[in-house]
Amino acid sequence: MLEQALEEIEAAADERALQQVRVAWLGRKGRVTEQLKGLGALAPDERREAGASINALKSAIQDALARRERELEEARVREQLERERVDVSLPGLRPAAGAHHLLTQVMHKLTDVFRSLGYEVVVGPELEDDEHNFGALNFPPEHPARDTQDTFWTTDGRLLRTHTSPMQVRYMRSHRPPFRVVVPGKVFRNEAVDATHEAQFHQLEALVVDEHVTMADMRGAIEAMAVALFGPGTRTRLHPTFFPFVEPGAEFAIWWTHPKTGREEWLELGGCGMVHPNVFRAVGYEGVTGFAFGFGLERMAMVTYGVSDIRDLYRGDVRVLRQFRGVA
Ligand code: FA5
Repeated sequence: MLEQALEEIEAAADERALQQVRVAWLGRKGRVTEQLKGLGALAPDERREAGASINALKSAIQDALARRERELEEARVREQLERERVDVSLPGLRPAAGAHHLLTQVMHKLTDVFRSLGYEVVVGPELEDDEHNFGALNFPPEHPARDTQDTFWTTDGRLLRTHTSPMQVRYMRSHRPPFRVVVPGKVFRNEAVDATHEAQFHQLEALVVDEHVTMADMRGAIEAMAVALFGPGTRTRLHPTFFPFVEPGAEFAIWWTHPKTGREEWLELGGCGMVHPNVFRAVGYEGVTGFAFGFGLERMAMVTYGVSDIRDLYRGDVRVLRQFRGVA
């Protein structure tokens, strides 16, 4: 009988089959249980002997069941480990690496340069009012920039700032000199869009105010920036021009080699000048001088990286961005 039980246990191919064998032998109506029930009908001395041998049979079956159970469990785990094994020799899936937009790279590079020169980096609102964008900056009431042709006005009489210069006014009204700040940010103009003009672009404004700031200091700051960006030996040039909020005012340019044509030429970067006395008056400053400059970041990015159409910077075409991943 034991032999038959052991054979069945050995033959059980999985845990379910083994459970059936257990029930068939040790269950309530199992063969061993039936035998135990039959003991009552025997004479007392026969009963003891038969009882001992049935119990021996029962515990041998229990041992065999436990051993087979362990074997099946081990086989199951082995099979599972085999099935779920990670093949570490397979080439991995490379995560798609992102990168900062070209303009963001240029902006970071510039703000890093100015931070290293001791400037604070501040930002201001894009939705402005006439007073900050024009009035306090000494724009006369009839100035064409105040016209709807050049400026986006909102229906409640406010406007999208046309340059970062309004932050000069905001910063001066909330701080006392001496200070040096730069203001990167988005600006908006009601322009006909072409390869060099967008209706939305970025500027970086600088403002330095102290007791004896001179035009030579301004030139030094611009030169330091140009050298940091374009390398030692970069030449800069100022030539006179008009902005209502500076006097004297100038445009600044650097002498450089165009990356596409290979030609050496002056490259206009932006406007600059000494803060106009009317601007200091509007913010309540006395006994100080200062300089300011501001330039377009798109222009800077285009010439630095050889992008010939400003619209490519805004098309969201990743092929343009991929070319310049991590260049700055
Ligand atoms: C200004 O905006 C003055 N606020 C700059 C300034 C600051 C002068 C402080 C003095 C003191 P302007 O309008 O020239 O100046 O613009 C400055 C730069 O912005 C230009 O040199 C050009 O690089 C860029 N820019 C102007 N219009 C556009 C446009 N539509 N698209 C792209 N870039 C533009």
